[in-house]
Amino acid sequence: MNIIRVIAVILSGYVELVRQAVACDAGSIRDVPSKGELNGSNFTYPFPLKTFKFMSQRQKLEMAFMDVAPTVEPNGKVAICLHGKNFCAPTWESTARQLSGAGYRVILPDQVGFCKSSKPKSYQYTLQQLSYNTRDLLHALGIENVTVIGHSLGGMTSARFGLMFPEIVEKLVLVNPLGLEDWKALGVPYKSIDELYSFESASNYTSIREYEQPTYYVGHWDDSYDVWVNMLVNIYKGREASTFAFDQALVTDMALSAPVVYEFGLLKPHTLLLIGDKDNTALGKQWSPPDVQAKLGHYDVLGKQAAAAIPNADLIEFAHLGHAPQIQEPDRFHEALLGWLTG
Ligand SMILES: *[C@@H]1O[C@H](CO)[C@@H](O)[C@H](O)[C@H]1NC(C)=O
Ligand SMILES: *[C@@H]1O[C@H](CO)[C@@H](O)[C@H](O)[C@H]1NC(C)=O
Ligand SMILES: *[C@@H]1O[C@H](CO)[C@@H](O)[C@H](O)[C@H]1NC(C)=O
Ligand SMILES: CC(=O)N[C@H]1CO[C@H](CO)[C@@H](O)[C@@H]1O
Repeated sequence: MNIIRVIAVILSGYVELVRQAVACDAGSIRDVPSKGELNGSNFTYPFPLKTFKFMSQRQKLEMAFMDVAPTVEPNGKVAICLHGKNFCAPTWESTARQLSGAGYRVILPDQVGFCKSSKPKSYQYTLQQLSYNTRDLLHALGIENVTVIGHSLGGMTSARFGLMFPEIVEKLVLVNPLGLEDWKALGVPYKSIDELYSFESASNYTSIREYEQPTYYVGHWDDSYDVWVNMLVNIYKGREASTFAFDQALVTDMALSAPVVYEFGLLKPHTLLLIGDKDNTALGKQWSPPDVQAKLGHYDVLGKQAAAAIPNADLIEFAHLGHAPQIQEPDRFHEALLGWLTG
C-alpha cells in the first residue's frame, strides 16, 4: 500500500515536472498587480493584469496583458487589440467593454518595449517579431482563432500579423493604421537610431500634446485626452526612462524600414479599414522638407487606396475625425466596428 502511494507521489511529481517543462517552453503566465509600477509604468490598468514570460532573442522577456471575459453569453470568439506607439493596452478600455458586452473574450497586450512590458536594453524590433510574440501569447492562452484589431503602429503590426498567420485570423480591423504608404520611398530622410533616441528622450507633456493635437484630434483638445498623454509621460520620466526612449527609437526605425504597403494584395483575411479622414500622421514628417511633407499622410486618399489593394476589404471613413477615431468619437466608432463584426 505504501509502495503504491510512493509510486503515485513519484509519478505525480514527474507529471508536474513535464507539465512545467512544457509550460516553460511555451512561456508562462502569471498574475501581477494592475496598480503600481511595473517595468517603468505606474498607470493603473482597468482590468486584472497578467504577464506572459517567454524567451526571445536570448532574453527572458515579459509581455503584460489583460484578458477580459465576455460580460454576456459568450459568442465563442476572441478579439485581440493592438495599441499604437503613443498608447498602451488600457487605451482600448472602452472598446474592450463594447466587445465583451457583445460576447467576445478580449485580449489586450502591451508589446515588448512598451508600457508595462519588458524594456530590453537591445532588441531586434521587427513587425514579424512583434507578430510572433503576439501569436505565442495567444498560443499560451490556448486561443486558436482571433479577430485582430490594431490602431496606428498596432494597425501596421496587425497587417503583418494577417500576412503571416492568415489561418488564425478570423477578421482583421485596421484603425488609422501606420504603413499605408512607404515614407522613406516618398523622401523622408533617414535618421540614425542615436538621433531618434535624442528625440525620444526629449519627450514631455508639451511635445506629445503638440504632436497629437493636429494629427490625432484635428486641432481640437479635450481634457479627457490628457490621461493618455500623462500615461506616456510617466513612462518617459519613469524608472526605465532611457531604455524606454531607446526602445521607442528602435521601434520608429522598424516602422520606417519595414513597409507592409507593397504586400496588401497578399492579405487573405476579411479586413475592415476604419479611417478618420482628417488624420495626417506620417513617420518622419517632422524632419522632412516641405515638398516631402506635402506628399505624406493623406488618410482621405490612403484609406481608399488600401481598401482597393486589399482583396477582401471594407472601408468605413469618418470624414471629420483624425488619427484616433476611437478616442475622438467612441460611440460612432463602436457602432461602426460592432456593426461590421456582427453584420
Ligand atoms: C505615477 O507617477 C506620476 C509621476 O511620476 C505621479 O504623478 C502619479 O501620481 C503616479 N500615479 C500612481 C497611480 O502612482
Ligand atoms: C479560424 O479562422 C480561419 C480564417 O477565417 C477559418 O478558416 C477557420 O475555419 C477558423 N477556425 C476555427 C476553429 O474557427
Ligand atoms: C518639452 O519638450 C520640448 C521639445 O522637446 C522642449 O522644447 C520644452 O522645453 C520641454 N518643456 C518642458 C516643460 O520640459
Ligand atoms: C526586463 C524587466 O525588468 N522586466 C521586469 C518586468 O516586471 C516584472 C515584475 O516586476 C519583473 O519580474 C521583470 O524582471
